[in-house]
Amino acid sequence: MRKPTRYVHAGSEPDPETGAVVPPIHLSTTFAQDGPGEDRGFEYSRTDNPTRSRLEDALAELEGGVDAAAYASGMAACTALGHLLEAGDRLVCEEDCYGGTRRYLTKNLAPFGVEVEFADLADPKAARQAITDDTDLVVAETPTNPLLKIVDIERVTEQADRVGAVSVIDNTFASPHLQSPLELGADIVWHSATKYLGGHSDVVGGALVWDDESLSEQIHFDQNSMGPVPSPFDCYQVLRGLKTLGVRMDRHCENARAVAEHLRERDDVDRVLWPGFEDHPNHDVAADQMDGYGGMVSFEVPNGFDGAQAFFELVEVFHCAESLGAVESLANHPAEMTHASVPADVRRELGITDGLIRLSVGIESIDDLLEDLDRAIDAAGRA
Ligand code: P1T
Repeated sequence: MRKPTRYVHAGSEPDPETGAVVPPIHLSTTFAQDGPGEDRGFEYSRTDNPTRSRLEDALAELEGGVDAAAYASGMAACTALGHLLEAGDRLVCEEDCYGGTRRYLTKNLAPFGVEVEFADLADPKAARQAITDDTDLVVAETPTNPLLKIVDIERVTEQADRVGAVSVIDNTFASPHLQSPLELGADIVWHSATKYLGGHSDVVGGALVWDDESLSEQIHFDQNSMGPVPSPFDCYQVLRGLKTLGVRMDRHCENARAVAEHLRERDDVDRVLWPGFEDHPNHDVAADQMDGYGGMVSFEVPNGFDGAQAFFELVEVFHCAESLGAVESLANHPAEMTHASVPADVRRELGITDGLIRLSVGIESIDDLLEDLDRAIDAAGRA
């Protein structure tokens, strides 16, 4: 079946008992057994739950994997990745990543003796230098957060493969509608389901999906043993969101293109980051590995930090908020919000300037979005 059909039906087969086309949410924490050890497929909801199982099946299907594990948040999924490693192991992560990912890797994982290195994996030479024989895990978001660089998934996962490292692609920004990392060679796909998968800013969730059965035992063991699982209601919310993933993503892409092109026409906006521009440094890779350029656009307002303050005072349709990937448009100031935990000197080195604004372009009328941005950028220009 084609993607739009699968979005609607994956994990949503009618309830076998009643035929309900919206399967019930299984809130039960425990399941009666016919006798000790004689369960009917479920024992205890931390270990497995029918609603979570439906979500995991759906995500495995949509990402082209053999199995999936759902978590209470994207960061909970990230800690599950950390548990694939041992003290003395080495992890390489794309340097432009969600601030919370960098915080977990440096403040939580590294103290346990895992060596953590950040590198510009979008640059073939830097990636070659960073991914060495002693590398055990390679992690990259693509598009990256917040600079919207594109990492060549085929190239990086091949490099990881060559040194025997597990490769992980954070597919949060693209979603399975635009990009299939497992097909391009990744071992594991990681998601913050809080974003495009859920799509409505009403559920926090995460997931890992993989296509090598040998990973299933450890990942599900850790999921049960550590317990960072989502509630059945959360799983239902993500399943509900998935049904409209295709139509939402198409509209996000269309609106983001219009926003990027409009911003570029303004003389007072110097830097507009969107992988759909032909002169974006990784445009060819994006055109090759993605089926659309996504719903995210980053740009620099005039007058740096003061300009950003003025922008946020006037912007109205875009909410000033963390997060992304939902139907409503959001504007985020990475320096003060999503990437505030990244040290200021590292932010500067990476190019996360004080005037940088990251837009998650929603599905509203494009005219309202452009008028809103124009008003707020005019104010930034006067700051
Ligand atoms: O917020 P949570 O569901 O725990 O997911 C973490 C995460 C993982 N990966 C990427 C690419 C992300 O962007 C995030 C969360 N990001 C934001 C909250 C944000 O505004 O960028």
